[in-house]
Amino acid sequence: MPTNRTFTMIKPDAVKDGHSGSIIKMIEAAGFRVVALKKTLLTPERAGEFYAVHSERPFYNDLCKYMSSGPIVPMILEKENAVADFRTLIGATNPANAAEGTIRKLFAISMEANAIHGSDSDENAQIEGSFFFAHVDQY
Ligand code: RTP
Ligand code: MG
Repeated sequence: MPTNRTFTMIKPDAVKDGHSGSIIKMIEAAGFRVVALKKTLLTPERAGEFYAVHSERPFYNDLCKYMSSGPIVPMILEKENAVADFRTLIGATNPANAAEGTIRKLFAISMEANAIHGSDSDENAQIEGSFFFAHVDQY
């Protein structure tokens, strides 16, 4: 399996509740290398841009409001089979359905406030990483 990259954000609920450190520890323990990391805030407009793919979904407005409600921690991660393995590590979107030991099972509050994001394809990982970080191909 080739080494590749995925993109993640620790979402406002998990940052606010002080879980960033525990979540990063789980990510590193699972074999991911942190390529880029920062703590930042999205405006509702920037959140809308990030989630433009969901603009027709009923939860879109609430999602943009929630994702701009407090600081987030976006990261680019590297590992063999990064996208799929990271989706496994975070668990199902709805924490009620998330497997034991997953990040969402441990830290998510609800379907919306579900602690963490994970890209769903190599192509989106590249697009989403570039949304937050410049020049990452050089490191
Ligand atoms: P993510 O993109 O954050 O990794 O999550 P995902 O692929 O598991 O879920 P997706 O379908 O892409 O939805 C993006 C985020 O929107 C919120 N959501 N709320 N209230 C709802 O029915 C609902 N459905 C989705 C969640 O925060 C979800 O992670
Ligand atoms: Mg998604």
